Amino acid sequence: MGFTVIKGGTVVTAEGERRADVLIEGETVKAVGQNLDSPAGARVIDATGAYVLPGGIDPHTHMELPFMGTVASEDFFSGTSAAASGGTTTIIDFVIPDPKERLLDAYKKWRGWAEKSAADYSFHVAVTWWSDAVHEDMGTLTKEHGVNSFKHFMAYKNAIMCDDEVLVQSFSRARELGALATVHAENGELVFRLQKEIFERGITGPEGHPLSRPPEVEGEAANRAIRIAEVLGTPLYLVHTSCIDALEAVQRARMEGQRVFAEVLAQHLLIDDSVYRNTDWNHAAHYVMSPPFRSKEHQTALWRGLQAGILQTTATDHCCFCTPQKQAGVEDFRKIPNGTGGVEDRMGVLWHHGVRTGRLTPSEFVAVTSANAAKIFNIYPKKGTIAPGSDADIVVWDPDKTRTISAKTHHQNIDFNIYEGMTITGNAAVTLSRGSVLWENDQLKTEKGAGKHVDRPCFPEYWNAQALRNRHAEPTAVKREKPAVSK
Ligand code: URQ
Ligand code: ZN
Ligand code: ZN
Repeated sequence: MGFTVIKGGTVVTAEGERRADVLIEGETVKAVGQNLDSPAGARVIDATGAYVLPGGIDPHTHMELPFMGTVASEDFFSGTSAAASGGTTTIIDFVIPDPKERLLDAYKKWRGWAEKSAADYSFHVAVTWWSDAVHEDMGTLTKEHGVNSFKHFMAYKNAIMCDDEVLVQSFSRARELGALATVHAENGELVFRLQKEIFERGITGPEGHPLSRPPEVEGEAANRAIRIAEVLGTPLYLVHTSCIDALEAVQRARMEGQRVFAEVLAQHLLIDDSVYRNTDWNHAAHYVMSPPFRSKEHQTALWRGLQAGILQTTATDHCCFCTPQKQAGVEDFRKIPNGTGGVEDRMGVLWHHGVRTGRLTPSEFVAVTSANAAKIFNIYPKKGTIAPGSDADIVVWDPDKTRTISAKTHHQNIDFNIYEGMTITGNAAVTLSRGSVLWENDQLKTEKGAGKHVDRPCFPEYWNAQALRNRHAEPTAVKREKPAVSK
C-alpha cells in the first residue's frame, strides 16, 4: 500500500485542534504538519473545510450475540461496516461464556465469528461463573490473548448473572493480573422480583420493562460493584451508566480518588422513557434494552456527567433484534430480547447534540468518542489519536453534512432505528481503517475479513496503585498471653 495525504483539514485530537495535513504510509500515520508534500503517486484526500478526527472507538457492542433464545441480527461484517459509515473504526465486543463454559473455549468461538469483520475489533471477556478453571483461563487470556478487561453482569438472573462471590473472586483475580473489571450494574434479584410483580399485575407489555428496572436497582448495583472494587483494589469500569443514581455513585468514588471509569450510551443521552408508552407494540418493544431509557432528568444529568468528566466514554451497546425476534415477548415483556442498535449513528448524534449545542468542543468530542476509550483499555496511541506511528484510523468529518436517520437508509442489519427521523448535521465524509478507505461519497467500500484483532495488554504496575491506596496500614496481630481457661 502506498501513500495517502489528507490535505487542508483541521486535525482534532483529545489534546486540541490545528490546521494540518496528515501523511499516511501504508497502514500508519507518518507525519502531521502544515503543507506536507505529497509523495509521487500518493492518493490525496481533500479535507478543506472539514475536521480530521481519530477513528471512533465503540467500547461496547454485541455483534451476533446469542441471547435470550435468539441471536443478534447484526454480524461482525455488517456491524463493523455500518460503524465505519458513521466514523467508528474500532469496536470492543464481548465474549460471553455460558455458565460452566471454559472462558478460553468461548473466546476462541467469538474470535472465529469476528474474522469476518471489516474493521478492527477487540474483546472484553465476561466472567459468568467461577471455578479454578475460570481463574486459570483469566490468566491465559491476559498473558496470551491480549485481553485486559473482564465483564460481570450483575443482572440476568438464572442466566449470566454474577453473585457477590463471583464478583469478589473475579475482581481479585483481575487485580492480580493488572486487568480491569467492568460491570453491567443492575441488581438482578430485584429485577427478577419486580418483573414478577409487574407481570402479575397484568402489565405484560413493553411498558413493564422500565417499571421492573427503576434507577434504584442500577444505583444499588453500581455502588456495590464500586465498593467491592474499592476494598479489593481493582480498577473498575461501569458500562452503560444510565441514571442519576449510578452517576452519583461513580462521582463519589472518583472524588475519593478511586480508579473508577464510567461509560454512557449515546441513546441514553438522547431518548427518554416515553418510548415505552407508544401504543404500537413493535415500536415500544424496540426500545427494550437494559438499563432502560429513563425519564428526562436523567438525560440532563448524564450530559453534565459527560461534560464534567465523571463519564469518560460513549458507546452504543449495539445489540440488534429485528421485529420478529422482539415479538418473542408479545405476551410477556420479560421475553423481549434486550437490545437496540446504534453503532452507525453514535458519532453523528453526539456531534449534533453535543458539539453543535456547545456542550462539547471538537476536542472533547474526540476524547469521549475515541481517545478516552483507547487510554482506558490501553490501546493508546495506537488508536485514539492522529500522530506519527498511530494506526491510520481516520475520519474526514464534514461539519455541514446533514442527514436524516432512518432504518430505510441505514447500513445496520435491523429493521428499526431508535433515532428514526432525527436530522443531524455533522457526519463522516471519508472513513479510513489503517489507511484503507471504508466509506467515501456515501458508499461503503468494506471488505469481509479486512479487520484485525487488537491486543490490549494489561496495565503497568501503577494500576495496582489502586491496591496500595486501599490497603490500610498492613494489618498486624496483637501479642497477648493465652487466657487461663475458666472451669
Ligand atoms: O446487557 C447487555 O449489555 C447486553 C445483553 C445487550 N442488551 C441490553 O439490553 N443492553
Ligand atoms: Zn449490559
Ligand atoms: Zn452490552
